[in-house]
Amino acid sequence: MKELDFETDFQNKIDSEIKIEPKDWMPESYRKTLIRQISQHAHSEIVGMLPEGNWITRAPSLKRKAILLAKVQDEAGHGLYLYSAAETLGISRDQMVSDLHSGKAKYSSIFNYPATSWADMGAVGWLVDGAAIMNQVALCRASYGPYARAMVRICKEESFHQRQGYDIMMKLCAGTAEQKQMAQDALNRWWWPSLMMFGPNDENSPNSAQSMKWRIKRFSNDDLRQKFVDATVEQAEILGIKIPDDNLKWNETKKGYDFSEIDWTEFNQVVAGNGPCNKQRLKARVDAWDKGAWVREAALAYAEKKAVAIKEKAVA
Ligand code: BYC
Repeated sequence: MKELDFETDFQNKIDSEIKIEPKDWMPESYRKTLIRQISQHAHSEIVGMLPEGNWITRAPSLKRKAILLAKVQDEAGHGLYLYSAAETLGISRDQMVSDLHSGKAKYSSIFNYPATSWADMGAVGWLVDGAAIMNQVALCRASYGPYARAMVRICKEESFHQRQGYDIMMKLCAGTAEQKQMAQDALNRWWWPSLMMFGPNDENSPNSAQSMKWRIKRFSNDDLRQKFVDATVEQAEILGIKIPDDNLKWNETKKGYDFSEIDWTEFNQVVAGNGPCNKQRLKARVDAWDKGAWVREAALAYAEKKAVAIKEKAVA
C-alpha cells in the first residue's frame, strides 16, 4: 500500500470507531500528538500528588487522613497507567521523566497554585477533579485503544475523588462561620485556575482541530469548560457559597451560563513556568527522582540476579 492509502485506511478506521492499537499503522504526527498529550497527562497526575500530599499529615481526622492518602495513591496509579499507555507508542519512561525534569514537557497549569488551607483539599477535589472528569469522560472514547482503556478506570476513581472533595466542602459549609469562610476563600482561589485547566479558547487552541479529526478529543476546550461551569453553579448554590464572578448569569438562549473572560495573561505565565509554584513543584519531582536512584538500582540488580538464576535452573 502507498502512504496515502495507509492514511485513508487509518482515517476510515477512526471514522468507523475502530480503535487504533499499538502495532497498527499510524501517521507519525498522530503518534507524536498522543505522546505529547498522554505524557503531559501522566505528568499532571504525578505533579498533582504534591499539593494534596502536603496535607496528609495535617488532615483533621484519621478518617480524612485515610481518604486523602488513598486519593493521592490513586493519582500515582493514574500516572503509571498513563506512562504505560504512552510507552506503547515507542517512547521510554526515562525519556518522559527527563522531558518533565528539563521543563520540555508540560503538565497541567492547575498544580502550580499553592494549597494553603484544609478547605483547599475540598476545593481541589470538587473543582479540580470535577474539571478533570468533565474532560476525561470523553477521553474514554479516544481513538487510541490503550489511552481509552486507561481512562475508563481513571474516571471511576476520579469520580470518587470529586465526591470526597465535595463532601469536605459540605462539612465546612455546614460548620461555623469561620469554616464556611474557609470554603468560600478556597472557592475564590481555585475557581479561575480550574477553568484554565480546559486550555486556551478554541480560536487559540492550535492542536484541537486535528485532535478532533483523529477523535483523540471529542469536544472542544470551550465546550467542556461551558459544561463544567453549567454543572458547578448549582453545586455552589447547594453549598451556599458564591462563585467569584459577577458576570455569571444564566443565558436562556444558549441554555448555559455566561461568565467572564479568563485572565489569559495569567494562564500563559503559569504555562510558561512562571506560576506561583512552578519551580517548587519541579524541584520536588527532581529531588524525588534523585533520592530514588538507589531503589531503581537495587530493583534492577535484583531483576538481573533473578534472570540469571532462572537461566541457570533451566540449564541444570
Ligand atoms: N496547562 O492546543 P491546545 C488530573 C497547552 S490531571 C498546561 O488546546 P490540547 C488530576 C497544551 O499542552 C489533569 N498546558 O492543546 C491529577 C498545548 O501546548 P503543547 C490533566 C496547557 O492538547 C491529580 C498548548 O497549551 N488532564 O486530572 O489539544 C489530582 C495549546 O493548547 C493547558 C489532562 O492532561 C493547561 N491547563 O488540549 C487531581 C487531560 N491547556 O503541548 C486531578 C488530557 C493547554 O502543544 N489532556 N495547554 O506544547 C487534554 O485533554 C488536552 O491536552 C488539553 C489541552 C485539553 C489539556
